[in-house]
Amino acid sequence: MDVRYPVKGLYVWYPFGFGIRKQVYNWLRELMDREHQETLFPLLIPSHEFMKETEHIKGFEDEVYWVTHGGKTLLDVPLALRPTSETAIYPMYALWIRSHADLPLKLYQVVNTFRYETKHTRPLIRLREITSFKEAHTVHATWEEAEAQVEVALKLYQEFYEKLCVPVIISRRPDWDKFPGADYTMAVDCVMPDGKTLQIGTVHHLGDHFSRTFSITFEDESGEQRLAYQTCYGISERSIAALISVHGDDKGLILPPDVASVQIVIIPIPVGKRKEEVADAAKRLKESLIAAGFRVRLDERDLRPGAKYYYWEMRGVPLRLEIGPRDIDAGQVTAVTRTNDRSVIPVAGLADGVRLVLGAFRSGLLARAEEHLSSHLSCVHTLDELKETLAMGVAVVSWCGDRSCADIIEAETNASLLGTHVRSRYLTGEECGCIVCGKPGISSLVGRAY
Ligand code: 5CA
Ligand code: ZN
Repeated sequence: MDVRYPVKGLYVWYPFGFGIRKQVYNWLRELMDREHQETLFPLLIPSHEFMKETEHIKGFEDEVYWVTHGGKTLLDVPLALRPTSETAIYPMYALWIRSHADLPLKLYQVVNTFRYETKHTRPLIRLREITSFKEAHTVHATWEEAEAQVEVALKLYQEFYEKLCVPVIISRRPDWDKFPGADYTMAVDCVMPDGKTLQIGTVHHLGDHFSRTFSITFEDESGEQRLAYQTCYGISERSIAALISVHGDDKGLILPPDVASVQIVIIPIPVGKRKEEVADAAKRLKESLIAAGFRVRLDERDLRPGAKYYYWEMRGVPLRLEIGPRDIDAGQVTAVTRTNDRSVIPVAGLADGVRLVLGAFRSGLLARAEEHLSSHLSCVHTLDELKETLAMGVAVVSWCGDRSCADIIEAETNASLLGTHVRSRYLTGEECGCIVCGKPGISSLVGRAY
């Protein structure tokens, strides 16, 4: 991002960064399209709709930007720039949904949203204009069906992050931290290199809070009018912050092949008289890799190979293929991954060879990320242990559910009780008594969050 845009919390996508966004969001759309339909609602929400649901207003009123004028004319009805789209979408749902045959309804959109964030703003992570807000809104006949949809959404998000090779922890946010207007909120977090967590997705069970307010009702099989139940779930460009932070190193980005906008860069190594021959061979490599379906760049710029290596390393390109006279004579190319694994691939089996190398590279990235998470996530049983662990990463403790015990945990550690019912593949440990009072407890995530 270019951070020099002269409005706080707004940043500009450079084309290369936007290329990564395109890959990541293509994948997100592909997942959503499996069982949702894509839609598009207006950015502006009339104040009387925005102000309908009390909890929702309370949660967002300090964060809303208002449009009050059209030119010099004061508007009759002030218009909110959507901070999220419940109050834009649900009045329309009330018109669209008539009978049980209209349910379930599952729509999503990818839009920009505006939040007047007062905490320290940062690119990709805490924006005042979220440029890439994917929000899904579903409607169901029963509370239980909505609950099942929450699980479906969590599965989709896990699959989404698998392709990004970002291991996640799922938990249920404590009640004081749930989405304004939700019955409960499930969160997807990752652990950043500094051991802090980043919330990279949330799934909310809205119960009938909004259907009551917006009169979203349907006629059931026996002809009776009933309230609908709803869920909503969102992911923003924080997903790209996670992608970049979890994998990158001191040389720059490291991108998993599935979401790299350039998967392979070809660097010709010209030597004296055979310059043309090398250039031709490099072009042929490019053609055949493109034909095999890879996203390829041939770097023909008039720069030294070393400068090109550096340039593409910084941009996280998974694989560099070098071709010089010696490679041509041997019928091969030299392959170097972004994590410096070197091999030679025979030109005769180029596409298969490249696929193998990229596959191994991807597994290596995932293994490294998983190792980072499991070494920064531990089960602890005493407050002293907890303090020690939090200096490094996040911890799972047993907590009885009483706010007073959570307050003690947070005061003693200067960290937050992030969630309960922790689900993670990277966690082992048995249930035990509350870390503060000893009463029966549930597994709860404690950490410092971005
Ligand atoms: N309407 C619901 C579901 S779409 C909603 O707005 N949920 S949310 O407030 O939790 O936002 C969804 C996700 O967007 C969060 O989990 C977080 O990952 C991301 N997000 C929230 N605020 C920001 C922000 N200011 N900048 C970047 N990403 C954000
Ligand atoms: Zn307790």
